[in-house]
Amino acid sequence: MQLKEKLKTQIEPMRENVRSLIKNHGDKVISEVTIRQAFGGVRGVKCLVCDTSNLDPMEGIRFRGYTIPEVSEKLPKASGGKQPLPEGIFYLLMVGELPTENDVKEITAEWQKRSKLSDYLITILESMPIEMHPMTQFSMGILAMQKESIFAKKYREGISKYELWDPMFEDGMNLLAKLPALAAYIYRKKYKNNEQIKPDTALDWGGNFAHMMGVENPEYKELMRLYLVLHCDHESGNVSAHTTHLVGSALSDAYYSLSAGIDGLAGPLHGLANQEVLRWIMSVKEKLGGGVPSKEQLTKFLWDTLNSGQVIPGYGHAVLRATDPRYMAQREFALKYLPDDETFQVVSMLYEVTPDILKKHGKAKNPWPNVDAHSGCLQVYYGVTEYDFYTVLFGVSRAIGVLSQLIWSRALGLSIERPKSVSTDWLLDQVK
Ligand code: HAX
Repeated sequence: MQLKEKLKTQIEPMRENVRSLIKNHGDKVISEVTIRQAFGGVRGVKCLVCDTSNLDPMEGIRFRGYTIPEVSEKLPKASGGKQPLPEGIFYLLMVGELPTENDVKEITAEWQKRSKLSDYLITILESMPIEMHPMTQFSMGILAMQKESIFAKKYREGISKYELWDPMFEDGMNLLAKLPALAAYIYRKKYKNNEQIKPDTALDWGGNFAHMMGVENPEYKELMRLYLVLHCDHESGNVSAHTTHLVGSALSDAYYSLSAGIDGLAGPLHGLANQEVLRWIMSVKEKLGGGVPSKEQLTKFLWDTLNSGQVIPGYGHAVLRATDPRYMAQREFALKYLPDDETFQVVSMLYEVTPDILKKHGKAKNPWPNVDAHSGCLQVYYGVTEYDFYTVLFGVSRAIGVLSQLIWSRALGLSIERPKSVSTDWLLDQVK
């Protein structure tokens, strides 16, 4: 594969950079840690390395230096389409260069080739209770495939640690190839009487995912491509990326690592927020007997939520201090394709009223919406109304980023993670 060949040529120069940084500047201080940070989720402490993307508090995410509008413009599109192909963002994250149409076609073909789910996996999926949350099924499905890990097999056979990136790449490719089929299987099993849809080999990865879910509207295929690009990578400190890296640092393979990362994504303060946003909007509509609520009504519901000690889902961020550009990209899509949709109108109204309320509430450092505030309303519009499933969509996309990071972690031989912990008594002693 061209992508793998290119990656191979980049590994030794990057290893040399790392070796030289550690040898010549290993003791240079790049961050300090306060007691507040030790108790407060290590927020802002610079202690991880991530080359695939960078998150600026005001500007938002850059993938290998490119903003969202830039990748939307520069990445190859499906024939007749306007949205960037997720195969292209995978290429960009892996090697830091924009792919050609052919590079992207090669990835689509490779993922198609590797996409079939094994019979034993289907048996396991069939045995899962229908009421089990889709994220649990998704994580268990990924974990169940661990028996196919090439990395684990090669490790057992005694592979050199300098070669470990290669089987990690193969596992990553196999996983990415299968995730849409796995996710679509879970969706159809749980919500569509288990009537499964065969893949369409004429389609790209995202388009085929939409097809296997059973949504044939070409606009939804475009949305899926955009969605899978927008959610892919957000540096390495977020829970899903950091968990994947942490587990991988013990030389657990990509299946163990990604399954763990997906478990982190399933938390309501992280990826599950997209489900919670829709649940919140629907509960407001239900209480009001349907229709679009007025600003006054929304204001009351927002305050009720805050006063009952809950968070407003889809608002706030650990790093961002402005509206998330991933939110804006989805808003742009909605303004183009569904400007009059009712749920989109509620989402827009929330954008008008929530930041001021959060500012008055005085707690959240960032009163602006994040990616999860917008994604659900687009799904509802195209008929994917089962909001418990939304975080699985996020997970398929996030796998692109965290697996790219994992492959690079093995290429650079990053160490097993082992930060030092201290006790509360020790801290009390320090401040005496
Ligand atoms: N509603 C109400 N209160 C909020 C809030 C919100 N949306 N966002 C933050 N706060 C509160 C925090 O709970 C915290 O309260 P306490 O001091 O009582 O603990 C206080 O404001 C300070 O928090 P912060 O420093 O602004 O935020 P954190 O970095 O600690 O947390 C979160 C960031 C994203 C977890 C937070 O903003 C939140 O809970 N938001 C709602 C859930 C959400 O949308 N999560 C998705 C985030 C994006 C993402 O990862 N997607 O996958």
